[in-house]
Amino acid sequence: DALAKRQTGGDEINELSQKVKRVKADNESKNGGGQTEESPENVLSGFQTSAVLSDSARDKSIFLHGQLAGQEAVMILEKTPIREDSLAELLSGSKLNLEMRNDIYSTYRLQPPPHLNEIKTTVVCPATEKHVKKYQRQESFLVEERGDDYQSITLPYIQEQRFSVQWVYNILEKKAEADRIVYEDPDQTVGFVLLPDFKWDQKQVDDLYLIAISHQRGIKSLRDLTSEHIPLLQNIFQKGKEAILQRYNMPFSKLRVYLHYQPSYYHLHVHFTKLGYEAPGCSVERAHLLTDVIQNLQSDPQYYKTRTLHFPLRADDGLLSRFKDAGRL
Ligand code: GTA
Repeated sequence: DALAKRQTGGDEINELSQKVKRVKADNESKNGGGQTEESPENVLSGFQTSAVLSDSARDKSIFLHGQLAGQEAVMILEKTPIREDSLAELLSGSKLNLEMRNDIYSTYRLQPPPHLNEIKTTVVCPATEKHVKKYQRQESFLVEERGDDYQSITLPYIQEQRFSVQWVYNILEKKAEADRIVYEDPDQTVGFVLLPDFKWDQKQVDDLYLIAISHQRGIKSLRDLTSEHIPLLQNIFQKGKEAILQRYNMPFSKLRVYLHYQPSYYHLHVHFTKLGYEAPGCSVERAHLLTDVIQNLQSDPQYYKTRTLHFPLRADDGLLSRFKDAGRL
């Protein structure tokens, strides 16, 4: 029923935005990040869907906006990939119902045992208006940002509007996800923590996705990098790929290692994904290969301070309005 209330029209999206505006701006920073301590059962029974933000038949996922224990929340449901190591059990332990048969062709509905039929579920609660927008399907526009645009438009905007990075500090300080750390170099200048990205359920390496989070604070994004950060970037690259080879038996030749510009979280981090896995955000307009970044800084220490960078912004992103207001779009 809740899903039937799906809203797609502009008016309804505006209505939704108004509703979400009620969420206090400080929601994110509450309680070191504000995660509600709901038990898994309460999360399911307590989540009241108000809108479907987006869905994808191809990715077999749905992004929901709703309320959980009186707070705004986003829930992401994704069917997980079929694992090769569970195939034998899947074929022997499932029920198969014939749907249709025609000549040499037939289709069936297979009903696997519950443990082979999991749905990866991600909850953001309390969710801010920015979270709701982030997961809402929207048209995107490519922005051209010169070095001076960064200073006059982007930097002031991200200083006002960025997502909290409390979850990042929780990882660096071992207050969260400590048991998930794959590798750590504790050096405060060139060190980092490597751990599974929360989009990866770690059940299969086909969609391998880890992030390396720099111990050094204050590097917001690509734009802050200069040649002084080359040792940090090289360290993340070298030790990150060695740790992934050791833990997952995945050689560097099978990895895509990159930074996002713009990122969602303005604390330096590097994405390690499996080559061939189309991770969200790995397209050319957003991903910058770490090897290219290092080489660019080697050839020009101020490369990212001066270059024009292009990136996509969603239709209702406040930063897009700032670019429009400045006559840059
Ligand atoms: N281990 O608490 C966390 C955590 N958080 C809050 C974020 N990440 C975390 N990892 C751990 N613990 O890869 C991860 C994110 C992301 C990285 C931050 O940190 O998963 P970024 O700063 O460059 O931000 O990276 P980015 O790229 O916007 O992040 P994200 O979430 O990947 O979003 C990109 C787009 O992908 C989104 O706009 C959305 O449309 C889509 N997307 C997000 N999540 C999913 C999903 N689960 N399935 C499908 N699509 C998704």
